[in-house]
Amino acid sequence: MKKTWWKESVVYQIYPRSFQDSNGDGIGDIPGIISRLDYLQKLGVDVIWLCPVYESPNDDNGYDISNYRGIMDEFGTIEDWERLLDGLHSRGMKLIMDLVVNHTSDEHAWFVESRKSKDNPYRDYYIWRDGKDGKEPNNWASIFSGSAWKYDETTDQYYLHLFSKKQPDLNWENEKVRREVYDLMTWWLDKGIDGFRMDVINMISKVEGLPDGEGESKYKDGGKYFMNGPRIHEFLQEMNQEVLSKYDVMTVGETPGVSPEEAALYVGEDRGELSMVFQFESMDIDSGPGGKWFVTPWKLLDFKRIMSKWQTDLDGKGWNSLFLNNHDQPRMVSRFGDDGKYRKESAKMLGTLLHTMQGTPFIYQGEELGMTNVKFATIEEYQDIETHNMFNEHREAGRSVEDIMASIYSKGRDNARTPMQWDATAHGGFTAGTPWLVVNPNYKEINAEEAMADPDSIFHYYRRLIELRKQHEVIVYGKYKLLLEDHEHIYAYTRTLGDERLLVILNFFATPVTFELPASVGYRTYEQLIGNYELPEGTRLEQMELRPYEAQVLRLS
Ligand code: TEU
Ligand code: CA
Repeated sequence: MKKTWWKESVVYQIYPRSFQDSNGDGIGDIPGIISRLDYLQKLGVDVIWLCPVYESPNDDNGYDISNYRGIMDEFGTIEDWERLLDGLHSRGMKLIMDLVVNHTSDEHAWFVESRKSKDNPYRDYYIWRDGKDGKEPNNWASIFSGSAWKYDETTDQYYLHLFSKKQPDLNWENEKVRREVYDLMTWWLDKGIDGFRMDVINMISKVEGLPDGEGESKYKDGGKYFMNGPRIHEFLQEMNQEVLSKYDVMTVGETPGVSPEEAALYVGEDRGELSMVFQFESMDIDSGPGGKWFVTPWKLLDFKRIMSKWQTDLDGKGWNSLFLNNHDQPRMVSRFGDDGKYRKESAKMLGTLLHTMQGTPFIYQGEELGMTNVKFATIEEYQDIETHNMFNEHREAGRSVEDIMASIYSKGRDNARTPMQWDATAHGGFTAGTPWLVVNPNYKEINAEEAMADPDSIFHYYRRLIELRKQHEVIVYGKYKLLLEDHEHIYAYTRTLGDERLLVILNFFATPVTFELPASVGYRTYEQLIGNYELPEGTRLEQMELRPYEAQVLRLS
């Protein structure tokens, strides 16, 4: 594996709306982020991924962009943004920006023009079609519920929107669109940023003719006609040649529905496309046949199989990203750990996993504090468009409010979007005003101030995990090998680089369990590098009693 800075980095994701409010309007902003840079430096992260801060009517919290070269008023000014970049660079940290170019806002100047007339120069920037027998051009469902098409009276045609109706899809078949995208990327790169996270980048190439999807529901999943489409790799290679290859940057593509074989095409080191992708196989592990909202219990055996497949299939070919939550997913401690009695132990255990596999770890804001899911009593307290659209659709289909709320409690995106919990003062120190989304009521016990003061906190454990990565190359580049494949409670593996060898042992549950090191793993002695419990003297790896959610990283020699 070629060595590069982004393989050796830890990324921290900031959702600006919920990070830190500086002026009391209840909305996080760039000056707020700047005021917390010392906190991030203390944690030790190398790269910040900033979710969209561009001008936006906020139908989808900034993922609907109306001007790619301007900063959203609520977040500050371009001068604030410049100060943020300087503040990061002067601390030795890097900045990657969110690139959302599968779609724009319907308030973007291109779309405002495009919808005016069929012969407008911008018409072909978007995907317009005639209706079929008085209905939508095809039967695709929007990822945010309902049809993926919106009728527009002015020209008596429909436009495609895979997400909300205020997020029309760009037409990547149009060379001018691609040129616009490359220009705006260059504009930001020339300001000195260090890369991009690319929103649903595997959806930009659609199959010609936009064929109907299949399925039971009224509107159907058209995924196979817009995910990993026919020209996707051509577009990404062009983008790389025209833009990315001219800079030393990292890129991470958000690619729902991609398998490791497909991922190798995006991140293969000789392919000239992306540095890494986010895979969602592990995020679908608790989705029932009805989709993400019909939650079914996940199993450790599936989890290990998926994670291990990505570890081994990409090894030597391309690079992995490592994450278990983000701004679209529930909090990982609530989903894969225990957010009650063993919150601290399980959060550290999951952190141990993420920071000792091959790939670049991504920490989502608040993860380092063990922030948890939230349960608001009524739908009105939720803000997320996906959640609201789903609520309405499922109500119309006759599902009970109680049932739908249960889905939201386990899977809703606002679980991750409640404001950062900085201290025990009102609204967790996030704002002096009224927060745009209610702060999780557990902020009095779970907050950064408390965590910084407690040497045994999740925060300090993460800090040490990040430090370890800097000290041991094997953590970054070592080969991964799964042990005890069929064990239903323990996740264990080795990492090997030259003669350096690590053994990672994780009890994924609250029940104590005995770990027995397979005879195939020979060693003379071991040394604990990190663990969420002290290791009793004389512990034998051949028979080791694991406590609830115990995690141990041992160096074998
Ligand atoms: O998400 C894309 C996506 O397909 C899902 O992760 C989605 O958010 C949803 O949870 C599926 O059920 C990206 C962004 O991360 C998300 O915040 C945006 O809403 C979306 O694209 C549209 O830009
Ligand atoms: Ca503000």
